[in-house]
Amino acid sequence: MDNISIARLLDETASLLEIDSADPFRIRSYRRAAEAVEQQTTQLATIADDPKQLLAIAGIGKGMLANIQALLTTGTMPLREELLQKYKPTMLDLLRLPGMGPKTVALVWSSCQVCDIDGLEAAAKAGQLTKLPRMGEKFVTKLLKGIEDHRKNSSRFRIDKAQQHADTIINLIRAFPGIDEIIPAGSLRRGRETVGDLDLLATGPACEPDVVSAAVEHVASLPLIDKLIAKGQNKVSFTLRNNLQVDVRLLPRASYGAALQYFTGSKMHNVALRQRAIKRGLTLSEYALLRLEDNVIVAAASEAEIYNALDLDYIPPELRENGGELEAAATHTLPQLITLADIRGDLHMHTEATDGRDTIRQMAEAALARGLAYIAITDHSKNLAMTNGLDDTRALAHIKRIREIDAQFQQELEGKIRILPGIEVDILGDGALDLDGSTLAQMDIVVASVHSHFNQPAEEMTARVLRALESPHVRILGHPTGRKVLGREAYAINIDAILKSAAQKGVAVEHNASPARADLNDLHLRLAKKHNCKIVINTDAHATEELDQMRYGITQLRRAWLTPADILNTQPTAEALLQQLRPKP
Ligand code: DGT
Ligand code: CA
Ligand code: CA
Ligand code: ZN
Repeated sequence: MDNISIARLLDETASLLEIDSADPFRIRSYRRAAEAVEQQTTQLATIADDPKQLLAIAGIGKGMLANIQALLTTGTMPLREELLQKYKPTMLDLLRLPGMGPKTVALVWSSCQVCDIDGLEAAAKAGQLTKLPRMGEKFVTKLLKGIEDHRKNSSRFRIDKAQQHADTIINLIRAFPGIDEIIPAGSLRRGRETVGDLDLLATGPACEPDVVSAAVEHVASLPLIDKLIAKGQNKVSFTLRNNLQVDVRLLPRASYGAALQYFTGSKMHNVALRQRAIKRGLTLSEYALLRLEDNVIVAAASEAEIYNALDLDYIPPELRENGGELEAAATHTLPQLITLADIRGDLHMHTEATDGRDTIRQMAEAALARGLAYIAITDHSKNLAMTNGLDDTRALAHIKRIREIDAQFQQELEGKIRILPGIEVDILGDGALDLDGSTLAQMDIVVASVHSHFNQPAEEMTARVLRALESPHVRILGHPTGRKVLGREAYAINIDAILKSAAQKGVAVEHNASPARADLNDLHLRLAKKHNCKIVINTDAHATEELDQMRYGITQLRRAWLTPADILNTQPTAEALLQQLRPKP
């Protein structure tokens, strides 16, 4: 973490304290520390092991030292986390708007219950803000303009959309003779749920310095370019019509590995890696790993050579977030990460009986074509009326149909794929399940999910889900936090308590692989493993082609350091899978 980031987090903490009406003296100490850190010419990360040097900085006392050390090692600090529990993290977005200081944010929260940008915009347009002190028409006009600008600048793209754009551009660029390799680096290669911009790196004979200008011209004249931002010696930057920015770099083969390593990031991983290089008398850049004393190249052509020259095992991109991967690579203890090929079944999908598009048979055939050995059909229950959810009678008729088709498949296809009868049953507002126990008892797979009353306070929501886990019929907890990527925030819930209870009861927690959900997220998945939870990965497909979204979920599992042994639906057969799930009552 660089000084600017540390300063920003300290300053944000000061703002959260201010929203919290904390002691002004305390707030000031965080602001002062932020200023002091920002003005340092030495990167604090490089002197993290030396408290004396840190304490020598005016404005940094013992307490602040602990905060900075926490930031440097964990990327956050306890007080910040504590405040983010109390206030919505979205309030920090409000602070970035013109005229919105901490006092104003506190005021709109207490008077209009507004905590995010959408809410603020709605309140402004409804004329609610002009009734508050110090907020005239002029203020509101400026605010609405600020919101519009903020939306433009802060726009990130979901990984699946970014991947589709990357694929299209890569195919166009690869058509140029002499480009043999082009791949996305940056956050897309690391598999983050959202991507800020695309960083594409190409190499091949056409990318060598003496001839690269022709390839640059080819890239700069791609038909899908909306605005050309920059055209350099070996780099082209442009935006697409949806405002997604793309940086394409054309690199000589000899330094392709170093460039790939550098532009894959993350920044924090790279900082840590460079520190490791320096300790060994080496220096790492986007061009090469060099010996400091005589500038002799130690490694540059491949990433593996660079990591190995630093006495590290090769680190998969998904782990490059400075979350302990360097230590693991140094001690040969990196996990054997799960791959798409390890997945043998999919236990959550919908059909035309509720809000899916395709039939039971079509879903099963599509799953078979993707090499799966078993699936569960889990349509919605009646509480989700807008999906035509199943009541007890329809649910029982539906699983009868599923069993018939399964039997036909066993005959026609000699058991190549099993279709398990299941249901995605709603967890009602009070934690009761939406269908009778006697109905659920007929199902092999009961996924229980929250689809309503998202605004309950954390205690109520937590108690609600814990109650659902008490039902002996529940075998999987579906999309456990309810968030939508770039859409809806997770509902307030004590996920730690939920995971502990699920582990204790043997209920599997789901990673919902739909890129719109990615729920549980990577951090929660790591926590789930720590708590010894059973974990399943499901697509929640509503049409046959959505079965392909499994790949995005696998990326998130890899970011969570998970191996095939951590995931139940790597079991080879339906029987083996069912044995791993919570036993039926
Ligand atoms: P994004 O685009 O916001 O989703 O995230 P990234 O990780 O793709 O970030 P981006 O596009 O700004 O830069 C791509 C990679 O290049 C980044 O992960 C690490 C490297 N990089 C870029 N700028 C810097 C820098 O100023 N310092 C260091 N150490 N690395 C950088
Ligand atoms: Ca990027
Ligand atoms: Ca970039
Ligand atoms: Zn659902």
